Amino acid sequence: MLTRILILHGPNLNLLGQREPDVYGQQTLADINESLSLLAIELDAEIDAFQSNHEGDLIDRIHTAKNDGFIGIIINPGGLTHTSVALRDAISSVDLPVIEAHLSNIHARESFRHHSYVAGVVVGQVSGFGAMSYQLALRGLLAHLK
Ligand code: CA2
Repeated sequence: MLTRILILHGPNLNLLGQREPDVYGQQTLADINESLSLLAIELDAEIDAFQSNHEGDLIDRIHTAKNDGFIGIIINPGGLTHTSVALRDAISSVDLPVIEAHLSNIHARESFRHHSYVAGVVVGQVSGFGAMSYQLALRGLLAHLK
């Protein structure tokens, strides 16, 4: 069976590489998706990446992920990490393993970023390794699925 992983990027992550490179790095979202796709091939998997600035669109993707043929999800919920009970409920409703990834170390930033609503319903969290957080999340998710 094909190992298909859904990558979800939340609000404002479409701006990567254009603003705040000191916090979020120089790579664009397209760069991140491209290198993640290459790593996935190396690891005998396949990714499909989706970014939205709209909470409901992300929730819809989570709801349909299993029927869409995905066997796991990596999500960077962006600012919704710290606000969204609805996103947390969607993640806990889906019968798939989910990993939370962040470019920056949310625990070393402003106190309002220290709490993640989704942390309690994911397999694990990777935070603070820049674009590499997604790569570590993919390795962790594939190891978890084995
Ligand atoms: O570190 C992360 O990956 C975050 O999820 C990024 C979110 C932030 O609200 C979280 O606390 C941590 C922000 C994404 C916004 O991305 C931008 C990228 C370039 C320029 C401006 C915003």
